Amino acid sequence: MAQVDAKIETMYQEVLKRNPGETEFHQAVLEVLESLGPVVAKHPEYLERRIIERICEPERQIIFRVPWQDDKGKVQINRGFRVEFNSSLGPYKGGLRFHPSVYLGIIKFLGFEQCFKNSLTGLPIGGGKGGSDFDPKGKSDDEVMRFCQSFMTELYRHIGEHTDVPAGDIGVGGREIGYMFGQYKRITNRYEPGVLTGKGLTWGGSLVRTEATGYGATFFVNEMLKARKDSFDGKTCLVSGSGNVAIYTIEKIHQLGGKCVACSDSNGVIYDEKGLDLDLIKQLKEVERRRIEDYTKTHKHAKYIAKGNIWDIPCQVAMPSATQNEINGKDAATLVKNGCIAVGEGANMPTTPEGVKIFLDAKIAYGPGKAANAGGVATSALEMQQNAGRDSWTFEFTEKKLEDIMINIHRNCFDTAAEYGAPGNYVLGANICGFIKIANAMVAHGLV
Ligand code: NDP
Ligand code: 2IT
Repeated sequence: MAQVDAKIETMYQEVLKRNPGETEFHQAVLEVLESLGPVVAKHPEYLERRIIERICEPERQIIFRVPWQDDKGKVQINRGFRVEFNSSLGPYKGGLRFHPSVYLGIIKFLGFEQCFKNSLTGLPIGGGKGGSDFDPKGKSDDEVMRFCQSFMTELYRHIGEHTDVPAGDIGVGGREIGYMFGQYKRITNRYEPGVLTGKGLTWGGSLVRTEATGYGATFFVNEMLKARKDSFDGKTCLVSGSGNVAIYTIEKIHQLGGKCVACSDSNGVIYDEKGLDLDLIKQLKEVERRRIEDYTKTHKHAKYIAKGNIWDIPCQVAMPSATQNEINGKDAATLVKNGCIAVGEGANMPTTPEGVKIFLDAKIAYGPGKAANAGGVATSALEMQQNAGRDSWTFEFTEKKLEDIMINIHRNCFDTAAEYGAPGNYVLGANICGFIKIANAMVAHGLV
């Protein structure tokens, strides 16, 4: 075992050397590699064929200029990315993130995680991710449209139903997918719904895709609770963020009998001890695109804590749904001390390695993002299925499929963790289970 671990350590050192400065990518790689010692000990063929080294190297990385004009006629220049990470299980699949913090290291961490997440769904999708350092905040609809059109004017060459199928992520929702779809159609003269997911319901989108990540993450936590003979009933919950994932996480928590008392954005935290008013949040965020602070204009009893830390609020269930590394070691310790028994990650890699260790040592139910938030991409794959069959399914039918997928992911992670001698460790279960399927496909495909 020591020899195997030494080999994996060498691989990690090589990743550090080949990808300097990409700290989020390093973090995501280390977290997976740390789980793989017992797998390669059982499967020497993975070492011989250098599967791990190949998985850590994206198949293709595209970086491009995105010029556009703002409302004043001034020329603006952003950088666009698409990292096509691994296509052994299907066409590259993963979202696009528009946020000023985006650089290659963030897109690569997201693309890497996406490969294992997509493998866990059991559906035929490979892994990829893209985006731009464009900041949609404060931009007019027209500016967002011009940016999306320019972005797609390069991206269209690289994507396609059987090649690479982007979707949304931070800063990219139905509006942006619409503008990009329109431009793709115009350039190619093809009505090809299968090229993007998260589309509008009248032009190829799937019911439940909007809700899918939040609903799926909540189904996953529900399974973790059930495995401990517990449920959401009466639990006080925290959900960070107030975007797409946060909103539908809150909705499903309430449907399952939990009470969500706080959410946030990058400026502050809303605390409503009566339970969050989700209709108001939807109106503020989805319709009016305002800041969460405005919640207190309607509900005077609620508190807005500017620059506050949501994880200081006592809860039993925490569902981080904003961004990477939003829970550090200190936050994790506070959560555990305050009686938190379950954490389900709607966001990608929201917990730092120190935080993860605290959750695992405390033996609380901890569902890592690549398992817990897989419902979004899984429902994207269901959208692809409907597009391929020129079909559209009902809400109930699609939601049931999503729930079954999440139950399956939970079961597979749970069983794999037990099989590898770490019962209840969903990090190990998710990493190993996601990895093995990709590794076997890569072995089967030969050296490509
Ligand atoms: P949205 O853009 O809809 O919402 C993002 C939310 O997170 C906003 O409230 C935003 O606040 C907050 N946020 C974003 N960046 C930061 C930051 N650097 N610091 C503090 N707060 C921040 O994105 P989504 O809801 O789609 O995505 C949320 C998370 O879920 C991301 O980690 C994403 O990768 C992950 N995810 C999304 C999926 C999807 O289907 N959309 C699928 C699986 C995972 P503010 O408005 O102030 O920026
Ligand atoms: O992180 C993710 O899984 C997503 N942003 C969704 C990707 C998708 O293709 O639906």
